[in-house]
Amino acid sequence: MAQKISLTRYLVEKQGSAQAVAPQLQLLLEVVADSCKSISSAVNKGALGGVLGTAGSENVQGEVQKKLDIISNDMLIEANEWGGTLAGMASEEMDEILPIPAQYRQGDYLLMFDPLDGSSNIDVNVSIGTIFSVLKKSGTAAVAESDFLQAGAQQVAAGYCVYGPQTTLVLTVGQGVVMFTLDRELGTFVLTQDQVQIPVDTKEFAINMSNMRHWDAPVKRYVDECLAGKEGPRGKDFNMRWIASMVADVHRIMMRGGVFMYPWDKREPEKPGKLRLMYEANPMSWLVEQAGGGATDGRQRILDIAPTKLHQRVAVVLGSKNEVDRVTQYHTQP
Ligand code: AHM
Ligand code: MG
Repeated sequence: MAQKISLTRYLVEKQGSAQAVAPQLQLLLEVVADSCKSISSAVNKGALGGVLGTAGSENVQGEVQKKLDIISNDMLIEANEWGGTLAGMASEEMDEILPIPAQYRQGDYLLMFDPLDGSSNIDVNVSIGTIFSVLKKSGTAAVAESDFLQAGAQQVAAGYCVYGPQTTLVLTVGQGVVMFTLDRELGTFVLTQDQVQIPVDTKEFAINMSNMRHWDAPVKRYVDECLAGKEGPRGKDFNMRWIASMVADVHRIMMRGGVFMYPWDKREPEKPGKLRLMYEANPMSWLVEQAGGGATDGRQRILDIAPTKLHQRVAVVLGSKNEVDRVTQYHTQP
């Protein structure tokens, strides 16, 4: 029987190769993976663990926080603050950055996360996940928000963990995308797919169609053409999926291709989009690019956007390369 390769072994075996992952980064990724195991276990307990329902508070975006949003946020902080690898953390669920408390050893890395993405799906037992992004801090000054405001292209690691029928951790350190499935009996993430590749073409799109009347013309044109099917300009029938958990929608695209869009729309015209750049769009965009896909805000590559705010929002078009190029072209050369 083929040997099981754990996340630890996978990272250790890279040591000594040209693709070596810095030991501090390796430790950090293992601790994040451990946090995901704890979150997975809390998610699995559901009503039996008293983790469902709202927490009675709001985050910086004015969104109602669910109990599991807070529990997952706390789990990530508690696991990562003492490891000696980080200078600070930032999260969708915290207004400000969290510098590593002075009593712990300080490191050079910065960790950002959406602790539980797809919050509206928690109570209805639909797949949800954790998204994370790792950057490196330069200089020795005390960590500040400005240290986090780096373009996505500067990320040194990114990943997500999807809590669905299986718990799957998907990771990149800039050498392609790898997937690990949680073996609950062993308590270990086991390598289940190396060098994930997203097909460049697809017949499947993901968008919240209920917002159609609020979209901009290029997005409307793209979706109209998909809906026209075989008889339309695309000459093929398209399928649609929308899980309302970015993690689950992106995971499907990783597995079989597709295009995911959360575009700007007229409901809140002053905001560039719904999703957050730093801890949702950037890590997902890097993963998708590392798997051969594309990721833009409709006009430019997401990873090139210079952030100005921690909780900055962005429009997102990502997935199969040829479809993302087409949607981007509809915006830039209408
Ligand atoms: P969250 O981080 O508060 O869960 O919000 C992000 C989620 C994404 O996972 C998903 O793609 C989107 O919001 C769904 O939004 P909508 O309910 O408007 O379809
Ligand atoms: Mg989210």
